[in-house]
Formats: sequence, structure tokens, C-alpha cells
Amino acid sequence: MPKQYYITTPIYYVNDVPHIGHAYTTIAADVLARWKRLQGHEVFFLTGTDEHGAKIAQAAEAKGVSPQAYADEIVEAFKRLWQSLHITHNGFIRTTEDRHIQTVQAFFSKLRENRDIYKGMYEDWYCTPCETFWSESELKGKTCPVCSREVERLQEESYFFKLDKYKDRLLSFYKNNPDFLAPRFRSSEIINFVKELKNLSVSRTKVKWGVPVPDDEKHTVYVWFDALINYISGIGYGQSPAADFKDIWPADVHFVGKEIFRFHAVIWPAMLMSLGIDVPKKVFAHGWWTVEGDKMSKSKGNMVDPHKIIADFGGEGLGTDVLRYFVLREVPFGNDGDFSQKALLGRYNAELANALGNLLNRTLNLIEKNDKGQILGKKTSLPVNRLEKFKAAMDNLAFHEALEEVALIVREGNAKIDSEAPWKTVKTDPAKASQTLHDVLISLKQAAILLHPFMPTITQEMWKQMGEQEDLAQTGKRFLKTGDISFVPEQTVKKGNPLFPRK
Ligand code: ME8
Repeated sequence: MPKQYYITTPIYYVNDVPHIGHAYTTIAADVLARWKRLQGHEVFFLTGTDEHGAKIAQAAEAKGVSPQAYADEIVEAFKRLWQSLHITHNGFIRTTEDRHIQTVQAFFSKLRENRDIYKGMYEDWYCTPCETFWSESELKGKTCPVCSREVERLQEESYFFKLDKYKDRLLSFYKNNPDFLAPRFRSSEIINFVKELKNLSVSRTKVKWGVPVPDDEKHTVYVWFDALINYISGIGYGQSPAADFKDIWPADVHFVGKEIFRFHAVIWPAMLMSLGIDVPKKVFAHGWWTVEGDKMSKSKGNMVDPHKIIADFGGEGLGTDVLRYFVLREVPFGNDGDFSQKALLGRYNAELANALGNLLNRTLNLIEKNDKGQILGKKTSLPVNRLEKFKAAMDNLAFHEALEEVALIVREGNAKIDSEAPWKTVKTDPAKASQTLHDVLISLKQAAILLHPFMPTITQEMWKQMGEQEDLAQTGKRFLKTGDISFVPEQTVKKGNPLFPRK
């Protein structure tokens, strides 16, 4: 069996319900999963929740419930959101599941057997909201360099992982695998960090809500060490009967936010190297969203609820697709960006209602008026340059560039109708008018296929209105393999309501 294409999101903390930032990473991963499937790959797409550690225990305590009961409640909010966003994950892993706990303990024991874990004393700083150890020199004043919140002084017995031992191997790995650290402009941060690498504290005695260290149960495994292992526990590593691990691992892309790049690009590969497991092929660290120019935070009360955006744009279906489109179109994937109502509405009206929706509408209108709904005109071959650029952009995870190619296809379609005026030429040269409409509709068919991973519901609606009988994914797969996209003889269009009503 060929190896499955393996895509992951971070597993999200269950200290609170999800917001637009969580939606962002998961949408990006879903778009890639759908695109790879369209290209004919078997895909395994894993997401899940990170449920241990002091941060979750504190959130549960504040609500007066047990951490497990709290996690059980919040995990449902994540699952509901993925449903509303039409996320097509194949697996969902919770770190409180037995299959995960067993894998973490087996992993820890093997590292200890390999003498890569030893007992010592941790004396330094800790940020609970980020669940991160910091040394004095890394702090920003007296606060966490990532979230600017207060850190606490720790002094406790701890197991340590010999991260320092992997310094040279990591550096040569990055050198020999230039696609591993992505986007490339973030690689120097990692390389500089590795040059200064120290051993990592991987257990806590003061945190009770965690996976017990095998044979030393007064320690629990450090929540990040526990969490990273989800990427293999979620696909059957070390479990019996042996699940699909060997057909899925290594991961093709771990999608993460920039603040957790180090964990994935340094600690995780070193953990795997110690056990002799292959290292993932790529970690992609995207940027952060602010909201109306401000950092998103609970205290400011400005967290964007994805359900609200979906509802504002007509509910599941159109609302889902608009949100999926917007977040990947608005900001070059990898960079930071700002989420604003103005930008959202602006993109919707300009690119979806006025450009794409209008092109489909006017084309179908004219086909109905001129040709009684029948798609006449001769089969023509599509220019391939846009398609090739789209594919290259998707390979580079440059989703915004891929969407720009589709926007250009749409712009060219509108320009063609404007300049060839089939509503006029139908009177003097009806064959030419039909050809114009045929050619524009073929471009729209191509656009629907390429947009399908981004807007899975609306593209199906476009498909129906174009009178397509075959499943979009089937045609899409064939098109990407052979370039064939022609209409069947006597195909008639079935214009419906405008797909993107102006707002
Ligand atoms: O870090 N902009 O979980 P988490 C963009 N459990 N993306 C954002 C964002 C924002 N403003 N806010 C959150 C954890 N994200 C760990 C991960 S993985 C083994 C363990 C996204 O709930 C982004 O992907 O804090 C970020 O990395 C992630 O949510 C953090 O989620």
C-alpha cells in the first residue's frame, strides 16, 4: 500500500472554547487534505485536543469541576466547530485516551532505557498559560517572552531529556532537508535556538493532572512531551494490534502557529531521533491573527467566534465557505494578519459576489437566453498557465497565491464577456456568441474544481447550476490527471438563485 499523505493540526488546549485562530490552522489543514485527495492521494488528517497540565487543571478548578469533566465538555465545542467548518479529519486524538497515555508511557520508558532521560533538579522559571520553561535570560522583564504574562519560579525534582545531545544532528538535518522548516524566513529563529540548546525538563511533581511517569508516579510527564506524542499515538504507534502507523508515518506536514514552532521543529524531531523513528517531512509555522488591530485575548473580550461569522453569512454552507475562503485569501499563509469586519465584507462583495457570483450568473443567464440553456460551442483547450501556477502555489502552501490564480481566471472570464458581448453578437454571429459562453463556462468549471478544497459547499452548487451530472470530485480528479474538462453533448445549465447575494 502506498504511504498515506499525513497532515496534522496542533492538538488544542481545552481550557476554553475555540476561536478564529484555532479555526484558521484547521481550515488550512483541511484545504490541503481536500486538495491532496483531489490529486488522487490517500490522506490521513489528524486533529485533537491537549487535555493535561496545570493550565487545564486551573481552568477546571475555576469552574468547580474535575479536569476530566471540563475537558469532556470543551472537547465537544471543538468537535462541533469542525463539523460546522466542514473539516474532513480522519482521526481525532484526545490526550486523556488510554491509547495515548499508554504510548506516552512506553515512549518515556524507551527514552529512559536509552539513557536519554535522567533525573535532576529544575530551578528556573515557568509560564503556565504557555506551559513553557524559561531561563532568566529569556524572560522579558519578569514576564513570559511569548504571552507577556507572569512567570513562576520553580524548584523541583524533575526528569530531563538530553536535548543538548541532538544539537549537531538537528543542525545537519535542517541543512540536508531545506524544506523541513517552513516558511523559510522562520528558519533562522530555529537554528539560533538550537545552537544554544539545553536539556529539557520533562516531568513535574507539582502537577497532578498528567500522565504518570512509569515507575515513578510522583512525577507526571511534562504536558508538551505528552502532547507531541499525539502525532504517533493517534495513528497507532506501539499499539496492538498494530494499526496503520507504518502506512501513515512520517507526517508530510505538521501545521502549527509560529509560537509553537520550536516544540515541533526542535524537541519533537529530537525525541524521534532518540527512538530511531523517522522525522516529519515538514513543519509549517503560520502567523498570528489580530482582531481589528488588537491582540485577541479573553480579558479584552475580542475573541472572534467562528460560529458568529458563519451565521452572519447565511449559516452553514455559504457562511462556512466564506470564512474558509477569507482566512486563506486575506493573508499570505505564514505571515501575521488582521481580522476585520471591513476586510471580510470587502473581500466577500468584491471577489465572491461581484466577480465570481456575477460571472456565473451572467453566463448562465445568457446561455438560457441565447441558446435555451444548452451549452453549444466547440470543445476548446484551456490555457494551462493558471492551472500550473495554482498547483505550484498549493505545493508551497501559498494558499493566497493559489486563490489569486483563481481570481485571475474569474477576472479574465468577466473581461471576455465584456469585450466579446455575446448579447450583441448573438444577432449577427450566433455561433461566435455560443463559443464565448462555452469558453467562459469552461473556465468557471475549472474554477469550481480548484476552489472546491476552499469552498466545498458552494462549488457543488456552482456545479449543479452548470448542469453537471458527475460528482465534482470525480471530474476534478480526472481533470487534474488528464486535463480533460469538456461538457457532455446536450448538457444544459440549470440556473438557480445567486450563490453569493451582495451584502
Ligand atoms: O499551543 N492566530 O494549543 P492552543 C493564529 N496545546 N493562530 C492561532 C491563534 C491566532 N491568534 N491563536 C491560536 C497549544 N492559534 C498546544 C499545542 S501540539 C502538540 C500542542 C492556533 O490551544 C495556532 O495553530 O494554545 C496555534 O499554534 C494554536 O492555535 C495554539 O493552540
